[in-house]
Amino acid sequence: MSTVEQAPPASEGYVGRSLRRKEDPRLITGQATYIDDVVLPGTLHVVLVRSPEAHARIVSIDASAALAREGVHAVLTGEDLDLQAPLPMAWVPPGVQVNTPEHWPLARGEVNHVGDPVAAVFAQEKYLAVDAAEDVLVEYESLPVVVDPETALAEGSPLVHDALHTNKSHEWSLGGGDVDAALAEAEVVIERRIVNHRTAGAAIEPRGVVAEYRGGALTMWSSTQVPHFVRLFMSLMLGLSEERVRIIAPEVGGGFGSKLQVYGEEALLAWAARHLGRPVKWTETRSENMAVSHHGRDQVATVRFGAKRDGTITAIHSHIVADLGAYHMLLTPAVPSLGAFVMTGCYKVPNVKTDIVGVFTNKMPTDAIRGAGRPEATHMLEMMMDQLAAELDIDPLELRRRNFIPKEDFPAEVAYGVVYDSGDYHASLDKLLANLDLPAFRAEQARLREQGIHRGVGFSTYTEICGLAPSRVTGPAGFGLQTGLWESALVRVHVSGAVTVYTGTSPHGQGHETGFAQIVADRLGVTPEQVDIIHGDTGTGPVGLGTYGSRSLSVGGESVARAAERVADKARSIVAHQLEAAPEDIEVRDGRFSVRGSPDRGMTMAEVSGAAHIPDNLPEGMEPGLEETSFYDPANFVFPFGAHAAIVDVDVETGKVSVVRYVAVDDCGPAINPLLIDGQVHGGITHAIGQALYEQVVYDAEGQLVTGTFVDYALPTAAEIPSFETDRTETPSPTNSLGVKGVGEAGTIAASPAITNAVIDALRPLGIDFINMPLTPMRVWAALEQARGRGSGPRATEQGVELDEHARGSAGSGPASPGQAPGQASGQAPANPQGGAL
Ligand code: MCN
Repeated sequence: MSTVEQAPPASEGYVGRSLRRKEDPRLITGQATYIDDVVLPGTLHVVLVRSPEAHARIVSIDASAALAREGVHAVLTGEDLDLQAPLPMAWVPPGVQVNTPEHWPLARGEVNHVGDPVAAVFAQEKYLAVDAAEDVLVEYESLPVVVDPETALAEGSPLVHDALHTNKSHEWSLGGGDVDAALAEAEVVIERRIVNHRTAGAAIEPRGVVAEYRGGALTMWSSTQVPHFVRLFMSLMLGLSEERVRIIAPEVGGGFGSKLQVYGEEALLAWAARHLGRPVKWTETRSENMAVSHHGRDQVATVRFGAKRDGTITAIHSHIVADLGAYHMLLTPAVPSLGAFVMTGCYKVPNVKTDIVGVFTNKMPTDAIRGAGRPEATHMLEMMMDQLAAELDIDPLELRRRNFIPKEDFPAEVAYGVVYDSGDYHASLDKLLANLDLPAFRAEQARLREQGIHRGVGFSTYTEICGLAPSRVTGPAGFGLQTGLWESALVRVHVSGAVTVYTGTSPHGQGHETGFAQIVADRLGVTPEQVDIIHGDTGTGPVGLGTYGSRSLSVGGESVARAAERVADKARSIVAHQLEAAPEDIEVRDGRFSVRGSPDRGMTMAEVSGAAHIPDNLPEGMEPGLEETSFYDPANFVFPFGAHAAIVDVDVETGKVSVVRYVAVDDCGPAINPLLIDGQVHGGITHAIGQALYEQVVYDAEGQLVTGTFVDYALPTAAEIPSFETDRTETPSPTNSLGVKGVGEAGTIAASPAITNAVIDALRPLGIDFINMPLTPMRVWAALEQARGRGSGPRATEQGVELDEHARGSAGSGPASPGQAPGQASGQAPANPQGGAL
């Protein structure tokens, strides 16, 4: 854990220091501007009438009673909006057929999930709009519903979209080597069915939009992670030039991926502001946030590992059914594929194949939620490592070590062609074990077991892929995203010497204003306080691409560093000219550009900037002013990694799991600000503990959302989370000049398998050797009941607890085929009755 540095640091620079976040005083003293603080005169408030049905034809909409209310200005329905394009989906992978249904801000003729918007009421006051929305009478004709993705793929299933003639969105594969041959030749094959259930983003601030159309130009405030994407698509949907669309993301109270989206409400309000000639405002309710901000995860994977008896893994095959919900949103079908790029994790595996089938169901669409595909891949991989270790009777950490890509192999090309930039997996595991003291834990575990306390430890050694770009890999000819993924920065030094940085990234909790200011301060000889970071406004600075995919530092921060370096180069030339020295002899030292070896001879940034703006003594041919822009598209991704350990107690009477200790070692390259890294790791692990133990979005068989509030959708609070023990190793990435990698998603990617493996470690002596998330008390208790031979009671299922379904996970020698019952391959009795179903 990093210690906060209170005193201003001296000459060694600001990068690497745990400075407190510059942005926090305004955030914690109520001086920050969120969407709801944006109040424009004459605003109409918008409330959406949403479908209570999961699948239905809209027979009629009668808005007369709503319109009769005084103060109600308009009620709009799907056909009213003459947009020039439907809502976007930005993934067209070459050679892959992706079936994309039309998706409009308000439904046209049919609703496909609960919460699908049908009409929008515009009124002078918010609660008048709420009341009027209840007066809008919509007649629905119910249609058959399908909520389970595997059922949706079966012959004869109801169709979500008749026009597509299938519920299959697409099939996509990535692999290398010969998986079938390697599995056939493997000395041991294990297979598990690993469920990664649906979760919500659940940011503290729900979404909100304010739109105003004046003088032929649209200004829109939106709580988004991607203002520049929103600008592009608003301009396409409204037929306006980008110059006439300004998107401002003011303070954004968290996003976790759920605000990496171009939402129907944004398009609706943009269009309505122009159509009605009045500013319009919509604020999402907490219940709407649960129902209609995109969800994440929701995959069922059948995973097979082939290995030698000595533990060498020879093949990994995953068949993933991804529940995409009712529509494609911005990146819906692409998200599951992101996991395939790290399907071998830290391990050297020559034969790998990931097959993904995307499926439509009558549920809210899924899209990127923190980690987006990589938590799912890491969860299955790290669970399988423990499963294989048990099968081979090899210590799980020893199994990992035997398969780690060695340090000397980096940059390391893995079987499916991705090149990992740098890594030292043994070092992070060594450090984790030094911090954890495993022998002491095992002794304590044995002691506690005698007292009836079931304590377990679980590990996860992970690597992930982030820092999205590079555009040539992610773009249209590569992975198929219809965008570049570079980043931009403009560094401007004012006459006074104060510095403003415009970044295309759009933070919503990550602390960029502090970290980026540290990077610039060191290059320009100023303090971080003198550097203002401007973000989240398309009306300022160059075009950027937003914050997601843990890209902001390694792509955006590198772009900032490059622009600052160019400013510093110009400053060096000015100082050299004025002090009659060579530019290469000018160094930044103690807050000045001074001549190496003559510390008395130097100029402050204010003096340099004064000289640049009053240009009567500049080098021959030099332009006046002091600002530089950089656009940076990296040559590769970055691959952070680390080792995590969770220690949990399981109450075998109630099934309740408590996290007793959590120890993490992460490597995101050299730290810009260790305090920011700790904050990200803490938040990331909490996110994953939430998924592992508490959170699940549940729909019933009719497609009704069962978990519509925080009473039903249990988020962990500080009371459920231990005090994290974090540490770092620092392995620089060769991809960028800072050597940095991403960390914003690392904790979320690493932690769910560590927790799950810890629960299994605690319960193995009771006959439980596999269990799927979420490990709610009911689910764990049901597993325990079955293991105790009292399995006739309630059972946990993928959607809750009730069905009598047995595991489909299997373990044994030789290849097992999908669908084989547990233990069949090995001839065991089903010691693992709760297996895949739980
Ligand atoms: N950092 C650092 N030194 C390093 C690496 C990172 O100081 N060597 C710092 C960076 O300067 C930055 C932070 O760590 O302040 C995270 O940087 P990075 O890993 O580049 O990730 P992004 O800034 O791009 O953040 C995106 C990531 C994602 S994808 C989600 S989702 C997410 C997250 O970050 N959502 C968040 N963290 C969140 N944190 C908060 N509070 N709220 C969210 O919604």
